[in-house]
Parts: sequence; C-alpha cells; structure tokens
Amino acid sequence: MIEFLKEEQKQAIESESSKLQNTVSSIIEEVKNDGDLALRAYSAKFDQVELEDLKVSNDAILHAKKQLPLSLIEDIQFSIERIKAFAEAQRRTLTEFEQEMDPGVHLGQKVIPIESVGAYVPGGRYPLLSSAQMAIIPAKIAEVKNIRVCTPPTKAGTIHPAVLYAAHLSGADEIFPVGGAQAIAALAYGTETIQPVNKITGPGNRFVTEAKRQVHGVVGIDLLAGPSEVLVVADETAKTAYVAADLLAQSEHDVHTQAILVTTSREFAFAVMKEVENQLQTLSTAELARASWEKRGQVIVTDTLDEAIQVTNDLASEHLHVQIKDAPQHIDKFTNYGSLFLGENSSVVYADKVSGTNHILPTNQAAKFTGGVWVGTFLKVVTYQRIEKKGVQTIAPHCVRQSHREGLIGHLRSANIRLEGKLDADMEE
Ligand code: HSO
Ligand code: ZN
Repeated sequence: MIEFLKEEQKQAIESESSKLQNTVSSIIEEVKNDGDLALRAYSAKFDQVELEDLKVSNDAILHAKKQLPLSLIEDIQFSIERIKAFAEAQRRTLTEFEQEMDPGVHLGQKVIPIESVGAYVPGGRYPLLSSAQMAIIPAKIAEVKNIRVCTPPTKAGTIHPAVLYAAHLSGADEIFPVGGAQAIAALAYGTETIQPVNKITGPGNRFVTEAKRQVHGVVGIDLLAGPSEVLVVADETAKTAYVAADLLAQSEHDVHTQAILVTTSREFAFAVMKEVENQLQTLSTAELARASWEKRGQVIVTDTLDEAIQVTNDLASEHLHVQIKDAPQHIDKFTNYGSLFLGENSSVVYADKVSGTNHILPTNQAAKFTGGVWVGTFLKVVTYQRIEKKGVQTIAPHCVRQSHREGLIGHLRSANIRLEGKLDADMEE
C-alpha cells in the first residue's frame, strides 16, 4: 500500500502559458532584428540598468578577483579541480574506435567537440557561482573552442565578482552581462557583440527556459531545467535530522521546488515531519523553504521497500537520496533520477557545489529520458566508414535489392556502379 501523508498536491508544473510564449517570441524577434540595440533596451527594461559595455573586459575580471577574499578564491579552485577531474574521467569513457565489421567494411566512431557553446548562468535570488562552473568546465574538458557566457547584470551593470571570477577561471572565453530571454536569443542568432553559438546550456528562470525551447533546432540545448527537486528514500535506520535537513536544503531554492520523502516507516515519516518543523524555526531562509515544503512537499509511506522503489522510479526526481540500510546494494533497482546519492553521508548539497558531479540535471520527470549535463553534452559522437572493393561485394547486392523494392533508383545506381561497373542492375524480383 502507498499512503500520502501530506495532502496530495499533484500539481503539474505550470504549463508555459501562451502569454509567456508570446512575450519570449517577441523578445527573440527583436534581438534577431535589432541586435545589441535590443539587448540594451531589454536590460534597461528588465534589469533596470543602462549597459555601457556588453562584453566584460579583462580589467573587469582582474578587478573582480581583487574584490574576493582569499578563502573564496580557494573555494572556487577547490571545486573547479573536482568538477574537472570528474569530467575528465567521464571523457575517458567516450572512446573512438574502428572495426572491420565485414571483410573490407571498416566502421568507426569519432568524438568531436561542438565548436561554440553558450553557457547561461542565472542571476536570481542567490548568485550561484557553481552554476557557472557546472556549465563551463565540462565544455572546456570537451575542448569546445568558444565558450560564451551570459549572465544577468547587477543594478550597477556588472556581474557579481565571485560569479565573474569563477566563470573566468572555469574557462569562459567571453562573458556578457546580459540575462533573460534576450541572452538566449543573442546566443542563438548573434548580435554585433555576441557571436552565435551551436549549443546553449545552463539553467534559468521560466523566460530563459521558454527561450531555450523556442530556439531549439536553430541551436542545440542541454535540457529544459525547472525548479529543483529532491526525493529521499529512507527506512527506519535513517536519521531524522539528516533527512529533514536534506528536504529543507532543496526547499529553500524556490517556492516551486519539490522535496519528497518516501519511506517504509510511518513512524519515521511523522518524526521527519516534526523535525522539519523544528528545523524551520531556526532556518534563516524559512520563509521560502516553508512555502515550497507546504505547497509542493510530499511524504509518502509504503509497506515495502519494493513499493518505495517503484514510487521513486515513477517520480523520477532530479536528485535521489537513498538513506536505507545497505543503500549501495540497491543501486541497480533505481532507474529514473538525475543524480543518485547513496547512504546517509552523501548529501546532495556536496554535489551542488564541490564533490565533482554536475548539478545541471533533469527536472519535471525528464530523468525518464535523459541524464544531466556532462562532458558528452559538448561532444558529438559521430560515425564514419571506409569500404574496400571486397566489402562492396558483400554489402552492395543487398543495397541494390532494397533500393529496387523501394523504388529508389538513384540509390540503386550509386550502389550498383561500384558492384557491377554499370548504373542499372538486372533485377530478378
Ligand atoms: N540544487 C541546485 C544547484 C545548486 N544548489 C547550486 C546550490 N548551489 C540544482 O541542482
Ligand atoms: Zn541546491
């Protein structure tokens, strides 16, 4: 049996309204037509700033560094090293090969970096410098030549110094203090200052996400990121204080964040709900955390671990934290998640910032069809072949016959001229 202890609020993520779609498409149209002029106008309108320079200068980066305490610079370096090391390890799993599949038929795979990518780094409530690192570092490890970063300006027309320096140190080639849908339009279509890119990555607000949806096809995109999600699966061996803290850590992100507890123990579920209330008393971000916990949080009790796993796989959360006895032994039973955290010490927030895995992950059940951003997001896995004369003997007759059946006579000829030295084949069928 599966029981919902909090009032069930299966509110679908609000579908993008047609108003939002129209607003965003007119922003994109204007940037397409008016370029930099439109970027300046939208920055004045949405960010209340008259931008002087649309591109961050080297001097501004140096100045940003000078404003940062040494410990912050060390923290940036610490996380960069780890995100880099993991991306490098993932890069090594993508190999090129060539294999002779039939005598004289050599097939191969190449791994080629995308030439230029745009990394969108959200501004928002808390400037998350880790978002810059997560979008830029894997692209750098993939050897993308041009990494262009857009991020909303502060009221002073600058970029938060920590975000700016983190973006620079992560490997950004160009940085622009431009945010919102207008930034996505600029990266997709180009303006006088911002050269267009081949793929746009990074999370953003609903305007940014809608803009990414609309430019998809003109450029590639990583995924359509929505508000953060966490799902904790716990049994009676888990620690209430840990689980409550984990639920609230995501809840504080946004009112739309969804934190879910799935547990096999009713007693534990009530204990966690009580502990969440306790911790909210002293949490300085309680207003937001409470709002999202009350509006979207869920507590689900199941009779068996199998049921808990089934519900968990159905919900396909962005972050899945398994806090049950011998958690690692159950790894293969979980099939839908953006990133998995095994055991009580593997806090999601470590991965938000420093452990090394990427935090740009699928939300809104997209984990049913994709993983998150990784080095492969910035690489094209393509194929090639090299067929010798003896290979033609093996495969061409089949190609000739299939082309004939399909009425594709141009195809037939291209196959047959290599096989028989003449365009048309004498077909028996
Ligand atoms: N949990 C967020 C990422 C983040 N949180 C960065 C703090 N810093 C979405 O995965
Ligand atoms: Zn977070």
